[in-house]
Amino acid sequence: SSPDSDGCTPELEKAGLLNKTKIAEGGRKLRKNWSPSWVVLVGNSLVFFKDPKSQTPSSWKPGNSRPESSVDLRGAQLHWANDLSSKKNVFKLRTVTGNEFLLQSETDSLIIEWYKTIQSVIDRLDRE
Ligand code: I3S
Repeated sequence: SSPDSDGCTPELEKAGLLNKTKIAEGGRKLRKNWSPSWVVLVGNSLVFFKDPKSQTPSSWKPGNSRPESSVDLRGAQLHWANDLSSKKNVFKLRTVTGNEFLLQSETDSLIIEWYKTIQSVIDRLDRE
């Protein structure tokens, strides 16, 4: 049987490095502050970690691998948002609680894959 035959372990959908900035918290606009983030899509959540490359080897300990933040994708909305930045390949993720994030990559194929994968999770949750 597969390691998750009981269905209790959330499925890891995708992980990788993206540029990220939060632009709103509970509907209230925030000042942009772009930084690289290690992004993990697992189960119903998008989880953000510090960019491992920005850390010294000594700081890269299990205790430091705790997520910076995590986003519940249920009811979230995803839109391409090149009007919201001078950068290319930007999309906006808005949660039901009114938190808004911009995510960006210089690599077209990579950002398209992220967009499709996140949208498919949102669609799956919409159908539940
Ligand atoms: O939408 P904005 O305000 O033009 O966003 C830019 C600023 O946040 C800027 O920082 P300052 O707060 O020091 O002005 C950032 O360095 C830029 O990256 C932001 O614009 P982009 O176009 O990169 O999203």
